Amino acid sequence: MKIIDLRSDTITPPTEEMRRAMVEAEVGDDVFGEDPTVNRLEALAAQVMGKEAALFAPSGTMTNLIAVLTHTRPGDEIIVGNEAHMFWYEVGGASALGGVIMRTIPNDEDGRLAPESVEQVIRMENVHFPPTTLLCLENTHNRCGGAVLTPEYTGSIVQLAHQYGLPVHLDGARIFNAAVALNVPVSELVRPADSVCFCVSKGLSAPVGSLICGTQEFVRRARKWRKMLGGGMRQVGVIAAAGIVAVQKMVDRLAEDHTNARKLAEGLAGIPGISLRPDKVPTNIVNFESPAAISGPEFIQRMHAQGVKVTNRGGRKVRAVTNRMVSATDIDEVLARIGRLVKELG
Ligand code: TLP
Repeated sequence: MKIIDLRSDTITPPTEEMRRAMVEAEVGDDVFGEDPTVNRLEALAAQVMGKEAALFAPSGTMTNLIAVLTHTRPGDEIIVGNEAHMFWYEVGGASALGGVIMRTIPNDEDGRLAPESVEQVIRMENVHFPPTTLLCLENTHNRCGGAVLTPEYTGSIVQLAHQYGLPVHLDGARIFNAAVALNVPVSELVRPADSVCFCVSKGLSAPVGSLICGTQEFVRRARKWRKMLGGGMRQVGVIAAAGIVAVQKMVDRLAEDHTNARKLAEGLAGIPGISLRPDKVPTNIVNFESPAAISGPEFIQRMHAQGVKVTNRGGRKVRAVTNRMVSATDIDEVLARIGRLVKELG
Protein backbone atom coordinates (compact mmCIF):
# COMPACT_ATOMS: atom_id res chain seq x y z
CA MET A 1 0.00 0.00 0.00
CA LYS A 2 1.33 3.42 -0.94
CA ILE A 3 1.85 5.71 2.05
CA ILE A 4 0.48 9.17 1.32
CA ASP A 5 2.10 11.72 3.62
CA LEU A 6 0.03 14.82 4.29
CA ARG A 7 1.58 15.64 7.67
CA SER A 8 3.40 18.68 6.32
CA ASP A 9 5.05 20.20 3.27
CA THR A 10 8.28 19.98 5.30
CA ILE A 11 8.52 16.28 4.35
CA THR A 12 9.52 17.10 0.77
CA PRO A 13 13.00 15.82 -0.11
CA PRO A 14 15.35 17.87 -2.28
CA THR A 15 14.88 17.58 -6.06
CA GLU A 16 17.51 16.07 -8.37
CA GLU A 17 18.45 19.57 -9.47
CA MET A 18 18.96 20.59 -5.83
CA ARG A 19 21.15 17.57 -5.18
CA ARG A 20 23.31 18.41 -8.20
CA ALA A 21 23.59 22.05 -7.09
CA MET A 22 24.57 20.86 -3.60
CA VAL A 23 27.32 18.62 -4.96
CA GLU A 24 28.69 21.36 -7.18
CA ALA A 25 28.32 24.26 -4.71
CA GLU A 26 31.26 26.59 -4.32
CA VAL A 27 31.86 27.01 -0.58
CA GLY A 28 33.84 29.04 1.95
CA ASP A 29 33.58 29.86 5.65
CA ASP A 30 30.28 31.70 6.05
CA VAL A 31 31.10 32.93 9.56
CA PHE A 32 33.79 34.98 7.81
CA GLY A 33 31.17 35.93 5.21
CA GLU A 34 33.17 33.99 2.63
CA ASP A 35 30.77 31.38 1.34
CA PRO A 36 29.92 32.54 -2.20
CA THR A 37 26.84 30.31 -2.44
CA VAL A 38 25.38 31.60 0.82
CA ASN A 39 26.13 35.15 -0.29
CA ARG A 40 24.28 34.47 -3.55
CA LEU A 41 21.27 33.04 -1.71
CA GLU A 42 21.18 36.00 0.69
CA ALA A 43 21.41 38.49 -2.18
CA LEU A 44 18.69 36.62 -4.08
CA ALA A 45 16.41 36.54 -1.02
CA ALA A 46 16.86 40.27 -0.40
CA GLN A 47 16.15 41.03 -4.06
CA VAL A 48 13.05 38.83 -4.28
CA MET A 49 11.66 40.25 -1.02
CA GLY A 50 12.54 43.84 -1.98
CA LYS A 51 14.56 44.32 1.22
CA GLU A 52 18.11 45.65 1.63
CA ALA A 53 19.64 42.48 3.04
CA ALA A 54 19.00 38.88 4.12
CA LEU A 55 20.51 36.31 6.44
CA PHE A 56 20.44 32.51 6.05
CA ALA A 57 19.60 30.51 9.18
CA PRO A 58 18.88 26.86 9.97
CA SER A 59 15.12 27.12 10.55
CA GLY A 60 12.00 29.23 10.63
CA THR A 61 11.94 28.92 14.39
CA MET A 62 15.40 30.47 14.56
CA THR A 63 14.60 33.30 12.14
CA ASN A 64 11.48 34.23 14.13
CA LEU A 65 13.49 34.18 17.35
CA ILE A 66 16.25 36.27 15.75
CA ALA A 67 13.59 38.78 14.67
CA VAL A 68 12.32 39.08 18.24
CA LEU A 69 15.84 39.40 19.65
CA THR A 70 16.77 42.06 17.09
CA HIS A 71 13.61 44.16 17.44
CA THR A 72 13.18 44.02 21.22
CA ARG A 73 14.85 43.95 24.65
CA PRO A 74 14.17 41.65 27.60
CA GLY A 75 11.13 42.86 29.54
CA ASP A 76 9.35 44.18 26.44
CA GLU A 77 5.91 43.02 25.36
CA ILE A 78 5.18 41.87 21.81
CA ILE A 79 1.79 41.39 20.18
CA VAL A 80 1.09 38.06 18.47
CA GLY A 81 -2.05 36.32 17.27
CA ASN A 82 -3.49 33.66 19.59
CA GLU A 83 -3.11 31.16 16.72
CA ALA A 84 0.40 32.29 15.74
CA HIS A 85 3.07 29.70 15.08
CA MET A 86 5.42 31.83 17.18
CA PHE A 87 3.05 31.40 20.12
CA TRP A 88 2.11 27.73 19.63
CA TYR A 89 5.04 25.88 18.17
CA GLU A 90 8.31 27.64 18.92
CA VAL A 91 8.75 26.31 22.48
CA GLY A 92 8.12 29.78 23.89
CA GLY A 93 11.58 30.83 22.70
CA ALA A 94 10.64 34.51 22.44
CA SER A 95 9.92 34.48 26.19
CA ALA A 96 12.50 31.95 27.35
CA LEU A 97 15.42 33.33 25.37
CA GLY A 98 14.25 36.81 24.36
CA GLY A 99 12.71 37.64 27.76
CA VAL A 100 9.63 39.18 26.17
CA ILE A 101 5.98 38.76 27.10
CA MET A 102 3.84 37.45 24.26
CA ARG A 103 0.55 39.34 24.46
CA THR A 104 -1.96 37.42 22.38
CA ILE A 105 -4.98 38.86 20.60
CA PRO A 106 -7.48 36.82 18.56
CA ASN A 107 -6.73 35.81 15.00
CA ASP A 108 -9.88 35.76 12.91
CA GLU A 109 -10.51 32.70 10.73
CA ASP A 110 -8.57 34.38 7.92
CA GLY A 111 -5.46 34.82 10.05
CA ARG A 112 -5.98 38.55 10.56
CA LEU A 113 -5.71 40.65 13.69
CA ALA A 114 -8.41 43.28 14.08
CA PRO A 115 -6.98 46.82 14.13
CA GLU A 116 -9.11 47.62 17.22
CA SER A 117 -7.64 44.65 19.10
CA VAL A 118 -4.11 45.71 18.23
CA GLU A 119 -4.81 49.27 19.30
CA GLN A 120 -6.40 48.12 22.55
CA VAL A 121 -3.33 46.26 23.77
CA ILE A 122 -0.58 48.69 22.77
CA ARG A 123 0.78 49.99 26.05
CA MET A 124 0.96 53.68 26.75
CA GLU A 125 3.93 54.98 28.72
CA ASN A 126 3.29 54.17 32.37
CA VAL A 127 5.76 53.38 35.13
CA HIS A 128 3.98 50.03 35.71
CA PHE A 129 3.93 48.80 32.13
CA PRO A 130 6.35 46.87 29.97
CA PRO A 131 6.83 48.70 26.68
CA THR A 132 5.11 47.23 23.60
CA THR A 133 7.84 47.00 20.98
CA LEU A 134 6.78 44.62 18.20
CA LEU A 135 3.76 43.37 16.27
CA CYS A 136 3.98 39.95 14.59
CA LEU A 137 1.94 38.76 11.61
CA GLU A 138 1.87 35.38 9.80
CA ASN A 139 1.30 34.82 6.06
CA THR A 140 0.16 32.26 5.08
CA HIS A 141 -1.37 31.46 8.43
CA ASN A 142 -0.65 27.91 9.51
CA ARG A 143 -3.31 27.29 12.17
CA CYS A 144 -5.86 29.34 10.25
CA GLY A 145 -5.83 26.81 7.41
CA GLY A 146 -3.20 28.43 5.19
CA ALA A 147 -5.10 31.72 5.14
CA VAL A 148 -3.61 34.52 3.09
CA LEU A 149 -3.12 38.14 4.16
CA THR A 150 -3.57 40.55 1.25
CA PRO A 151 -1.16 43.43 0.57
CA GLU A 152 -3.99 45.85 1.45
CA TYR A 153 -4.60 44.30 4.86
CA THR A 154 -0.88 44.05 5.63
CA GLY A 155 -0.36 47.65 4.55
CA SER A 156 -3.13 48.96 6.78
CA ILE A 157 -2.23 47.01 9.93
CA VAL A 158 1.45 47.91 9.55
CA GLN A 159 0.52 51.55 9.11
CA LEU A 160 -1.44 51.39 12.35
CA ALA A 161 1.51 49.78 14.18
CA HIS A 162 3.89 52.36 12.79
CA GLN A 163 1.64 55.17 14.07
CA TYR A 164 2.45 53.86 17.53
CA GLY A 165 6.14 53.45 16.73
CA LEU A 166 5.89 49.64 16.59
CA PRO A 167 7.92 47.74 14.03
CA VAL A 168 6.26 44.72 12.40
CA HIS A 169 7.76 41.28 11.85
CA LEU A 170 6.11 38.99 9.31
CA ASP A 171 6.45 35.24 9.74
CA GLY A 172 6.35 34.41 6.06
CA ALA A 173 7.35 30.76 6.37
CA ARG A 174 4.94 30.10 3.48
CA ILE A 175 4.85 33.60 1.96
CA PHE A 176 5.39 32.21 -1.54
CA ASN A 177 2.17 30.22 -1.17
CA ALA A 178 0.40 33.50 -0.45
CA ALA A 179 2.03 35.19 -3.46
CA VAL A 180 0.99 32.33 -5.76
CA ALA A 181 -2.57 32.23 -4.37
CA LEU A 182 -3.03 35.98 -4.81
CA ASN A 183 -0.99 36.16 -8.00
CA VAL A 184 1.04 39.13 -6.75
CA PRO A 185 4.81 39.54 -6.47
CA VAL A 186 6.02 38.41 -3.08
CA SER A 187 7.79 41.77 -2.61
CA GLU A 188 4.39 43.47 -2.67
CA LEU A 189 3.12 41.23 0.13
CA VAL A 190 6.07 41.92 2.42
CA ARG A 191 6.80 45.57 1.53
CA PRO A 192 5.06 47.09 4.57
CA ALA A 193 6.79 44.80 7.09
CA ASP A 194 10.04 45.85 8.75
CA SER A 195 11.34 42.30 8.76
CA VAL A 196 10.19 39.11 7.09
CA CYS A 197 11.34 35.54 7.28
CA PHE A 198 10.56 32.74 4.86
CA CYS A 199 11.41 29.06 4.62
CA VAL A 200 12.96 27.25 1.67
CA SER A 201 12.39 23.93 3.43
CA LYS A 202 8.59 23.71 3.18
CA GLY A 203 6.66 23.56 -0.10
CA LEU A 204 9.75 24.81 -1.93
CA SER A 205 11.38 21.47 -1.07
CA ALA A 206 14.91 22.47 -0.02
CA PRO A 207 16.19 20.21 2.76
CA VAL A 208 17.08 22.96 5.27
CA GLY A 209 16.87 26.64 5.87
CA SER A 210 15.10 29.95 6.27
CA LEU A 211 15.99 33.54 5.50
CA ILE A 212 15.36 36.67 7.48
CA CYS A 213 15.24 39.92 5.54
CA GLY A 214 15.23 43.61 6.44
CA THR A 215 17.44 46.68 6.34
CA GLN A 216 21.25 46.38 6.22
CA GLU A 217 21.45 47.56 9.82
CA PHE A 218 18.76 45.11 10.98
CA VAL A 219 20.51 42.19 9.28
CA ARG A 220 23.90 43.23 10.68
CA ARG A 221 22.46 42.96 14.19
CA ALA A 222 20.51 39.80 13.32
CA ARG A 223 23.79 38.19 12.23
CA LYS A 224 25.22 38.66 15.72
CA TRP A 225 22.13 37.10 17.29
CA ARG A 226 22.38 34.15 14.91
CA LYS A 227 25.98 33.68 16.05
CA MET A 228 24.96 33.83 19.71
CA LEU A 229 22.26 31.20 19.15
CA GLY A 230 24.83 28.90 17.58
CA GLY A 231 23.44 29.36 14.10
CA GLY A 232 26.70 30.49 12.50
CA MET A 233 27.48 27.71 10.05
CA ARG A 234 30.69 27.21 8.07
CA GLN A 235 30.77 25.73 4.52
CA VAL A 236 27.01 25.94 4.43
CA GLY A 237 26.91 26.69 0.71
CA VAL A 238 26.20 22.97 0.28
CA ILE A 239 22.81 23.66 1.85
CA ALA A 240 22.27 27.17 0.50
CA ALA A 241 22.70 25.81 -3.05
CA ALA A 242 19.41 23.94 -2.68
CA GLY A 243 17.81 27.11 -1.33
CA ILE A 244 18.75 28.97 -4.51
CA VAL A 245 17.06 26.32 -6.64
CA ALA A 246 14.04 26.49 -4.30
CA VAL A 247 13.58 30.24 -4.77
CA GLN A 248 14.33 30.24 -8.50
CA LYS A 249 12.57 27.09 -9.65
CA MET A 250 10.04 25.82 -7.12
CA VAL A 251 7.66 28.73 -6.56
CA ASP A 252 5.32 28.28 -9.52
CA ARG A 253 4.63 24.64 -8.75
CA LEU A 254 3.01 25.60 -5.42
CA ALA A 255 -0.14 26.24 -7.47
CA GLU A 256 -0.39 22.47 -7.94
CA ASP A 257 -0.39 21.95 -4.14
CA HIS A 258 -3.18 24.52 -3.87
CA THR A 259 -5.28 22.77 -6.53
CA ASN A 260 -4.78 19.45 -4.77
CA ALA A 261 -5.71 20.97 -1.40
CA ARG A 262 -8.93 22.33 -2.87
CA LYS A 263 -9.73 18.96 -4.42
CA LEU A 264 -9.09 17.25 -1.10
CA ALA A 265 -11.29 19.77 0.75
CA GLU A 266 -14.16 19.42 -1.71
CA GLY A 267 -13.95 15.63 -1.55
CA LEU A 268 -13.84 15.60 2.25
CA ALA A 269 -16.85 17.91 2.43
CA GLY A 270 -18.84 15.21 0.59
CA ILE A 271 -18.04 12.53 3.19
CA PRO A 272 -20.78 12.39 5.85
CA GLY A 273 -19.52 13.13 9.34
CA ILE A 274 -16.49 15.13 8.24
CA SER A 275 -16.85 18.87 8.60
CA LEU A 276 -14.88 21.63 6.97
CA ARG A 277 -15.25 24.77 4.88
CA PRO A 278 -13.86 24.00 1.39
CA ASP A 279 -14.19 27.71 0.53
CA LYS A 280 -11.61 28.37 3.28
CA VAL A 281 -8.74 26.51 1.64
CA PRO A 282 -6.81 29.18 -0.28
CA THR A 283 -3.40 27.45 -0.23
CA ASN A 284 -2.05 24.02 0.75
CA ILE A 285 -3.39 23.47 4.28
CA VAL A 286 -6.67 21.62 4.83
CA ASN A 287 -8.09 21.72 8.35
CA PHE A 288 -11.10 19.55 9.07
CA GLU A 289 -13.00 17.88 11.91
CA SER A 290 -13.11 14.11 12.05
CA PRO A 291 -16.41 12.23 12.67
CA ALA A 292 -17.86 12.30 16.18
CA ALA A 293 -17.99 8.46 16.33
CA ILE A 294 -14.39 8.21 17.58
CA SER A 295 -11.83 10.58 19.09
CA GLY A 296 -9.54 12.68 16.88
CA PRO A 297 -6.35 10.82 17.81
CA GLU A 298 -8.10 7.46 17.19
CA PHE A 299 -9.32 8.64 13.79
CA ILE A 300 -5.80 9.72 12.89
CA GLN A 301 -4.44 6.37 14.01
CA ARG A 302 -6.97 4.60 11.80
CA MET A 303 -5.99 6.85 8.89
CA HIS A 304 -2.33 6.00 9.45
CA ALA A 305 -3.25 2.32 9.38
CA GLN A 306 -4.81 3.02 5.96
CA GLY A 307 -1.56 4.63 4.79
CA VAL A 308 -2.71 8.24 5.03
CA LYS A 309 -0.58 10.38 7.33
CA VAL A 310 -2.01 13.59 8.80
CA THR A 311 -1.54 15.51 12.04
CA ASN A 312 -3.78 16.25 15.00
CA ARG A 313 -4.44 19.84 16.04
CA GLY A 314 -6.22 18.99 19.28
CA GLY A 315 -9.59 17.28 19.83
CA ARG A 316 -11.14 16.20 16.52
CA LYS A 317 -9.21 18.81 14.54
CA VAL A 318 -7.11 17.29 11.78
CA ARG A 319 -4.57 18.94 9.47
CA ALA A 320 -3.58 17.73 6.00
CA VAL A 321 -0.94 19.61 4.01
CA THR A 322 -0.53 19.00 0.29
CA ASN A 323 3.00 18.92 -1.01
CA ARG A 324 5.19 17.93 -3.97
CA MET A 325 5.13 14.23 -3.06
CA VAL A 326 1.33 14.01 -3.32
CA SER A 327 -0.33 13.95 -6.76
CA ALA A 328 -3.94 14.55 -7.80
CA THR A 329 -4.33 10.76 -8.15
CA ASP A 330 -3.06 10.35 -4.59
CA ILE A 331 -5.79 12.75 -3.45
CA ASP A 332 -8.41 10.48 -5.08
CA GLU A 333 -6.87 7.58 -3.22
CA VAL A 334 -6.88 9.50 0.09
CA LEU A 335 -10.57 10.32 -0.38
CA ALA A 336 -11.38 6.69 -1.18
CA ARG A 337 -9.52 5.43 1.90
CA ILE A 338 -11.11 8.01 4.22
CA GLY A 339 -14.53 7.31 2.69
CA ARG A 340 -14.13 3.60 3.47
CA LEU A 341 -12.91 4.32 6.97
CA VAL A 342 -15.85 6.60 7.75
CA LYS A 343 -18.28 3.98 6.40
CA GLU A 344 -16.75 1.38 8.70
CA LEU A 345 -17.35 3.68 11.65
CA GLY A 346 -21.06 3.59 10.74
N1 TLP B 1 5.67 24.67 10.85
C1 TLP B 1 5.71 23.23 10.88
C2 TLP B 1 5.61 22.73 12.32
O1 TLP B 1 6.43 23.43 13.16
C3 TLP B 1 4.22 22.79 12.88
C4 TLP B 1 4.62 22.68 10.01
O2 TLP B 1 4.66 21.47 9.74
O3 TLP B 1 3.75 23.45 9.57
N2 TLP B 1 6.34 29.65 10.95
C5 TLP B 1 5.35 28.92 10.42
C6 TLP B 1 4.10 29.61 9.99
C7 TLP B 1 5.48 27.52 10.29
O4 TLP B 1 4.46 26.82 9.80
C8 TLP B 1 6.67 26.91 10.72
C9 TLP B 1 6.84 25.42 10.63
C10 TLP B 1 7.69 27.71 11.26
C11 TLP B 1 7.49 29.09 11.36
C12 TLP B 1 8.98 27.14 11.80
O5 TLP B 1 9.79 26.61 10.81
P1 TLP B 1 10.87 25.48 11.17
O6 TLP B 1 10.12 24.19 11.21
O7 TLP B 1 11.83 25.58 10.01
O8 TLP B 1 11.50 25.85 12.45
